[in-house]
Amino acid sequence: MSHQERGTAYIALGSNLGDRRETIESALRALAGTERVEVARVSTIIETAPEGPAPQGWYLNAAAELRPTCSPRELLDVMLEIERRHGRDRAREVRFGPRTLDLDLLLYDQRIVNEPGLTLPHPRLHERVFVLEPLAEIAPRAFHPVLRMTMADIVEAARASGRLMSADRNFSA
Ligand code: PH2
Ligand code: MG
Ligand code: MG
Repeated sequence: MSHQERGTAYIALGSNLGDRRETIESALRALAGTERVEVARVSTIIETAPEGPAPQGWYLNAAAELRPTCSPRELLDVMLEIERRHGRDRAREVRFGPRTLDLDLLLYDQRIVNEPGLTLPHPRLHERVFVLEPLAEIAPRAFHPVLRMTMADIVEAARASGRLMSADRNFSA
């Protein structure tokens, strides 16, 4: 990608340890402060029941639209570094267990990538209410290049089949 060209990427943010709200806001500030990344849009922050191994506390979740000038892999590296700076220690944690900060790359333009450590679109994007609901809020027309559906259609289909309940509560108010 040439250095002037900006992609459009969507990420999910999650936290269920420590000062969750401050962590998510601090992560967004860190992304916005990164030279090759613009934060274009941020969803409502919602509080959601934990999915995964119990016991763990409730999460705050949000989604953001980024306009990066770097590759998906470079963006992922920026995200992993921000996770580390917010106390994330992947060597010591349980899969799907509690974490101070989780940043997941969901979509990057219409790219389909299957590489070690980087799958696009994110493989669990369409089955997680805590990802789908904030994402559909900021990007209802964003297109999933594998399912070939918009985010609004994915949310609607999941709701109609009873798989998707509404998020537990809005934490931004
Ligand atoms: N993240 C997980 C595991 N479980 N549950 C909720 N509600 N929100 C999350 O962000 C989340 C989760 C692992 O990344
Ligand atoms: Mg995650
Ligand atoms: Mg993650």
